[in-house]
Amino acid sequence: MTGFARFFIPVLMVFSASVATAQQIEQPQDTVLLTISGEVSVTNADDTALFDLAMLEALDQHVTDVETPWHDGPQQFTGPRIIDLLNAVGAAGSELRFVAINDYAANMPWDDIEAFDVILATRQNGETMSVRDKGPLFVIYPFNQNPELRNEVYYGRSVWQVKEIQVLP
Ligand SMILES: Nc1nc2c(c(=O)[nH]1)N[C@H]1C(S)=C(S)[C@@H](COP(=O)(O)O)O[C@H]1N2
Ligand SMILES: [Mo]
Repeated sequence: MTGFARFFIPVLMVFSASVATAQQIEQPQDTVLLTISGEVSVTNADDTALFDLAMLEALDQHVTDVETPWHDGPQQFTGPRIIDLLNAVGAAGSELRFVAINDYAANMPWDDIEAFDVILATRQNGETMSVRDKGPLFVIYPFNQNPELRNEVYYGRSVWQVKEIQVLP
């Protein structure tokens, strides 16, 4: 080996190892609230990424005050931006399918999560949401900041009781 190779090969090995391990997610320690499936590269159970509440709350949290058709008066919702959540699992797709506990499902173009601060809310007014209160996870668009979203298209994508996000190619 030349001196050049003796120096560079180990450097390249260290570099590629750190890239390979750059993104990881831990194992859920508590009840699994969310499964992310489909076009994801960072997984913790077969080909899917499972999240409990603590894992969702370990992501950067976004707080939004919003009036919706489903609540009386303004509500404060907290949760990760869906774009941050999907980046954490190395998702790459053009469309998302949100599946609810009641088997309602709706598709959302990837563009929505880049254009708007759409969150997967884990809390309403600081409290976790029961299934009865449309929890535990609720897709919340920033209806107050972006009043043009107040129509059936975005209401239909506002899935509550979310249990799965499928990342479609
Ligand atoms: N989990 C779940 N989320 C859902 C729905 C549903 O049936 N289940 N309906 C969707 C549709 S199509 C719309 S228009 C609104 C309906 O809200 P509404 O039932 O209060 O009119 O919520 C959306 N989110
Ligand atoms: Mo709807």
